[in-house]
Amino acid sequence: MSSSDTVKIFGSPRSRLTRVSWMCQELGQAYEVIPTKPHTPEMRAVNPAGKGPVLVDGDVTVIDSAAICIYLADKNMEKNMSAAPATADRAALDSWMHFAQSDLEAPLWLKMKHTFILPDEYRADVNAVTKMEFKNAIGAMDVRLGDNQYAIGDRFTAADVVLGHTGSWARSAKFEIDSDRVNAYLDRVLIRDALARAREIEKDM
Ligand SMILES: N[C@@H](CCC(=O)N[C@@H](CS)C(=O)NCC(=O)O)C(=O)O
Repeated sequence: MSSSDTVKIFGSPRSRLTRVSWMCQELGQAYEVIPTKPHTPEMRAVNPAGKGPVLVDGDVTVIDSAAICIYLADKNMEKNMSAAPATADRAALDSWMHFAQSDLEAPLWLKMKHTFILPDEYRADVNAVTKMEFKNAIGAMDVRLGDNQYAIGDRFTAADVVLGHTGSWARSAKFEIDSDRVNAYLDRVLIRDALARAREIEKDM
């Protein structure tokens, strides 16, 4: 395997791609955003499903924002945003990454698809189910966070990037976050300079 100094990120700026650029900013990892629309030949060349973001690092291609964030954290292990395999911290980190996508993000994505993305004939009213599922996810997150500053304790990791980005998406989509603890956590995570730098680069792309 050969990796490169500057990784390439294919996909739509100001989307899930920002998880990856935020991660790079946190790590001091050089990166280049290559704006690529879904389902174009250029996107399918790096992901057969035609979806972004996709990371290309030399001869390594990684699909899916959560997998990319973990890959980057592992590649830059000395930055302490990952955890060694088969440890309690790694289990917690991986668990949060799956929770972020399967539980927290899923209702947001379902609502977005049925509001903006799917052709009219497939759209349904998913308000009630997405509201209920999101509320349940926030309830679980509240309990799981406990007194932790960050997802896996007192250090900021890849899990906080994916959870934080998803929380920001929820806020802008006006999903209610009915937990002071989760809101305080999101405020703490979303104020980071690395996120502001990533967003600044993508704002006019
Ligand atoms: N689980 C994937 C989801 C990928 C995804 O759905 N990406 C969106 C852009 S943020 C996309 O390409 N959508 C086009 C489509 O669903 O057809 C990830 O986190 O990377």
